[in-house]
Formats: sequence, structure tokens, C-alpha cells
Amino acid sequence: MTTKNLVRGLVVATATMIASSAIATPFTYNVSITAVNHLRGQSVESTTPTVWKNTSGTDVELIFDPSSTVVGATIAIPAGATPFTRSVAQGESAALVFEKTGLYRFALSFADGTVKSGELAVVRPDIVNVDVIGISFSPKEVRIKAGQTVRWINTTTQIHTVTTDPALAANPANAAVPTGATPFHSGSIEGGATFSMKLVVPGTYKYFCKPHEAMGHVGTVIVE
Ligand SMILES: [Cu+2]
Repeated sequence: MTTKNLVRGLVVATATMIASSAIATPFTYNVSITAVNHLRGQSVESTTPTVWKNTSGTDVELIFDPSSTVVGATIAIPAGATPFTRSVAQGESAALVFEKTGLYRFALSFADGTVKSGELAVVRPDIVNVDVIGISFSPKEVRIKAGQTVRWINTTTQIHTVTTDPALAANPANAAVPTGATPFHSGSIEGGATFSMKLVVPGTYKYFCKPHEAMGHVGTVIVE
């Protein structure tokens, strides 16, 4: 379990990664909003929800809209991101996912008139999950950047594999790796277990599940 604490002032953002051998459970970043905090230096992944809990004792607006004029704060969001404002009553939480990577500069506007500013760096996730559900990979096709890791999560109680080696296939057309990449075979992935592979060579990886190839248990990873 990896815990990353990014602390500035009284704010703590905690990211909890699941153990690699366990079935994935959704995890979140937790952000505490207090009345005295500026949020700085926080980094979250674009696919992971952030839960903003308002512990300040007063209602607050989270302002990620550059068209809002907030004295004492500069608001800017990455190109292509959707501006928004979200009210969070005292004691309540808001779950937000930031899909566009980049730096978000936002304002916290409290009901008592206090304004605080914050920054949030949203980064590309290092790990992209593919679930094994029944005899399907979900998503069946996934597109990643070179250097990202794909983690296959066996949510079933059956054994599956992730195999890109045509020599192991009943139908060699079900397996392929780009020129320069080495074919791989996960071996048996037990129920509840995971298999991870970092893919650095761009191109199309076609893979199948050895026990269920004939039943169409195949998938594709496109590495850009
Ligand atoms: Cu399978």
C-alpha cells in the first residue's frame, strides 16, 4: 500500500493505492477544506475521483470558472477543461473528477466572505485498469500512452490469462505485438488476482485469454 501525503499548511491529500494482489476497490483522493487553508501542491490522477469534504464550519463555493471574478484569487483551468462552480455546504462533501490533465487554479469562496485560492495538478495515471468480467475484458479495447502500465484485474473466480504470443494461440490472429516489442504471457491469473504490464513500444497489442480464446475472450491495447 502506497500512501502519498502532499502537505501544505493544514491540508492533507491522501492517495491510497490498492494492493496489487487484491481485487480493485474504488479509491479516492480526500481533500479537506478548512476555513484557513490555501490548497497548494496537490497532485491527483485524472481518472481518480477527488472527494472535497467541507470541514470549515461554513458553506463554501469551489470556483473553477475563469469567467468568475473573485477578488484575491486567480482562476485558470487547462485548455479543454469545463469550467464549473460547486457549492459544498458545511459538513458535506463533493466528489469531482478532473478529466483534463494540467494545472487548475481555483478559488474557495466561503459564506462568511473569506476567499482562499488553491492549485491542483492533475496528472495522467500511471496505471490503466482493465477488468476481467465473466469471459470479457472491460474495456475490450484500451488506448494508453507509451510508458503507462495496464493492470488486468480478475474480478471472477476463474483462471484467465493475458497472452500476446501468437505461438500460444489457437488462432494466431488473436495475438500480436508491435515490431520491436516482445510478446508476453501472464501465466494463470487466479480469481481476485491482477497482472500488470508496462508497455513502452507504441503500436497495437492484441491479446487473448488462453482458457477462453475459443469463446472470444480477447482484447486490444493501443499504445500511442
Ligand atoms: Cu478468460
